[in-house]
Amino acid sequence: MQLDLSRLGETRSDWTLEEVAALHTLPFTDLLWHAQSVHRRNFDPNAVQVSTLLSIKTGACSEDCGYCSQSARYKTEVGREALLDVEIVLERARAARDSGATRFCMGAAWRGPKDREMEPVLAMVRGVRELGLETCVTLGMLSADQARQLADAGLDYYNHNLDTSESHYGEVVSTHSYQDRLDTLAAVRGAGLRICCGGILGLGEDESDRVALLQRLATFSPHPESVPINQLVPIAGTPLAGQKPPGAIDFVRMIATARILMPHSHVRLSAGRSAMSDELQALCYLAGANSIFFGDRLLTTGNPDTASDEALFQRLGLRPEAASRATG
Ligand code: SAM
Ligand code: DTB
Ligand code: SF4
Repeated sequence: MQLDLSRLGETRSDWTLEEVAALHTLPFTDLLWHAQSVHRRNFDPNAVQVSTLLSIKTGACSEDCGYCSQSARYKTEVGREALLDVEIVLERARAARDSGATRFCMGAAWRGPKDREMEPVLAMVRGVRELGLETCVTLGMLSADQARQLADAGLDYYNHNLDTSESHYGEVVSTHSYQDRLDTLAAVRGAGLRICCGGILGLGEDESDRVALLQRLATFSPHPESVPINQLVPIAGTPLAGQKPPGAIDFVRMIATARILMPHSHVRLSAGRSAMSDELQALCYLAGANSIFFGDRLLTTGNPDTASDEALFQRLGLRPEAASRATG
C-alpha cells in the first residue's frame, strides 16, 4: 500500500483501512516524526487539556461490558450507589476547578438514563457550567430527545466510546451492539453536541482491531473533538481482567496514529496512566497526546495523584491548556 505522506496533516474523513494500517505500521521514528509535525501545526505542543472525572452514579449496571467494575454481572469490589446529590457534585466540581481542571466529566453506570433521571443530570450540567468549567457527561445510550435536553442545558461534550473494532465488540459486550453505540453518537451529533469518543487497548484485540477502531473514528465527519485512548485497568472479577496488556510501543503507536488521522482533535491519554512510567507518558505527549484525566480517581479506580502529575508537567515543561468553549 502506497501511503501519500505529503497529504498527512490534511483533515479527511475518507481514510481507508489500508491507509490507516500503513500509517500505524510505519517505522516507529517515522510515525512519531509525522505525528509531531501534525501536532505542532495545529496545537501548542506544550499545552495539555486537563479534565477531572467523577462517577455520579456508581455500580449495578445492567450491561455486561467485560472490562467494567460496574457491571452487576461480575463480582467486583465496587458496590451500588445512588445518583449523587447535585450539591455534592458541584462541591466536587469546585474542588476540581480549584486544583486546575478546566473540564468536569460526570459518568453514570447506566445502559442509558431513564427520562426521570434526566432532570438531576441537567441540573448538574447547568451548575458545573456556572462554575466556569466545561461540561462532559457519559450516561450510556441516549435518545434524540435526551441528547437535545443535554444540549439545551449547555452541555459541551458527550462521551460515548466505541471501545474497539466492530468485529471484536461482540467478544467484549453482549447486552448492546456496536450499532447501538453508533446510533447514540448520531443522536448526540444531531443535537449539536461535541463528541468525546475513543477506545481501550488491552481487551484481547489484535492490531487489525486497533486499526479498524481508528479508521471508524477518523471517518466520522466531523471527527470526534476528543479522542480518549484508554489502557485497560484490569478489574478483578471481570472476564477481561487477565488479558495481556498492550505493549508500551503499541500504545504510543495508537496515540500517534490517532493524532495524524484527526489533526484537530484532542487525543486523551486516558485510563491506565497509573500503570505507566513517566517515560512512557512523555512518549505519549511526544506522539501528540494533549489531554489527560487529572485527579486521584478516574471513575472507580485510581489515577496518578495530582502532585506527581504536577511534578511530571514541571519536568517536561508542559502546562495546562486554558479553558475554551470553542475548541475540542
Ligand atoms: N455507562 C456508560 C457507557 O458505558 O457508555 C458510561 C460510563 S463507562 C464506565 C465509560 C467508559 O469508561 C467505557 O466506555 C470505557 O471505555 C471506559 N472504561 C470503563 N472501565 C474501564 C477500565 N477498566 N479500563 C479502561 N477503561 C474503562
Ligand atoms: C474514557 O474514555 N475513560 C474514562 C471516561 N472516558 C469516562 C473512564 C475510565 C474508567 C476507568 C476505570 C474506572 O475507574 O472505573
Ligand atoms: Fe455499564 Fe458503562 Fe460499565 Fe458497560 S461500561 S457495564 S454500560 S457502566
